[in-house]
Amino acid sequence: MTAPTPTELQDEFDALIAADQRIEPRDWMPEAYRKTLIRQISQHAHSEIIGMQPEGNWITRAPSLARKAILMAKVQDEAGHGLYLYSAAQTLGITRDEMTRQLIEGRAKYSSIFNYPTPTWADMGAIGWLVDGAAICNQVPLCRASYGPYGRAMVRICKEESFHQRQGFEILLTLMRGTEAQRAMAQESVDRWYWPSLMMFGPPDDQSPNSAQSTAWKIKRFSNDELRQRFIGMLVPQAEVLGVTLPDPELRWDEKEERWHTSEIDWTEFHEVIAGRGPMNAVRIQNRRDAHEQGAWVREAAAAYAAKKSAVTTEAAA
Ligand code: BYC
Repeated sequence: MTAPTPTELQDEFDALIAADQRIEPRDWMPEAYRKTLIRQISQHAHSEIIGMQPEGNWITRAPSLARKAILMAKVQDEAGHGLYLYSAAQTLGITRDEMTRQLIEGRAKYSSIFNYPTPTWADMGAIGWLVDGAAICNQVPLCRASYGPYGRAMVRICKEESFHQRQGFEILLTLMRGTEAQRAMAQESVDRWYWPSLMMFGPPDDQSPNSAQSTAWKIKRFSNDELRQRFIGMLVPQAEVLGVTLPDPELRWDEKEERWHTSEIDWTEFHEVIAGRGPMNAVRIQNRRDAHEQGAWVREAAAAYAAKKSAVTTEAAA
């Protein structure tokens, strides 16, 4: 049997994508597809890991034992999401060490949203409601991403994210049913997180260099603006139930255009944050670097234990 030609391999790949079948690690894939997936999945994994910090900030200060336990479980879930995603990226031929190096050396992107501070308890509610809410909108379609390991990881992640979103909503609802000061705290937090949560979906479609190709490869199923619109549509009735005001005086449903009309998003702020100049970028990376360095002994101990165990197994088998 002769080996397939590059054209035959490409045709087979194109046919799988056209038929909505999954590409698996054993399959041939174009180098650009592999690179795009490594880019997106590793950025996504880093976001989950860096995303533990803004909430980790509140574990010791959450207002009750139950709130501490819930928050701790949520932060632990984010660590798990990071691990599923690093594992999915590893199937594409990059090592976890390399991805970690890119992150702690400041060479990797991660979601802009995690570069904002969390000064109040209400921020735990706003993150759950807005940030996890945006994450769900963006990630549910990714469950159908053409690359098998990524799509499958997203299924589990989305289930957990939907629980996270509800716990955030419940924190805000409790605050909104509380004292005047608690209601003000909740509203102030929503005011700070609303615009950055809209930026999570990425630049407007006409300034999104990766969208066309990622959509053709069925990694992305909807455009950045489509998902942003869907998210706003989800928030409006929920904000009403909460009794919070979304901080956009221009926000209204445009009957004629059948879309939400909003004020202009501050894209200068977005570009500053993703260029590393957001309020918390330096702190987030420094913390990650410190944790990695301080965790070196754990990695060494785990490797030594694994080596010892495999030596014992080999001896027993001999
Ligand atoms: N922040 O051509 P575009 C979570 C970059 S974790 C930073 O539209 P694409 C959670 C983009 O990477 C949330 N950078 O790109 C965790 C690209 O740069 P490069 C993370 C951004 O990939 C813990 C450039 O801008 N979710 O929810 O087609 C606790 C041009 O953009 C951002 C994911 O990662 C941003 N917001 O679309 C709680 C989901 N937006 O790489 C919650 C998976 C854009 O060319 N990722 N950029 O240098 C995606 O769905 C897509 O990658 C995006 C961007 C929609 C984010």
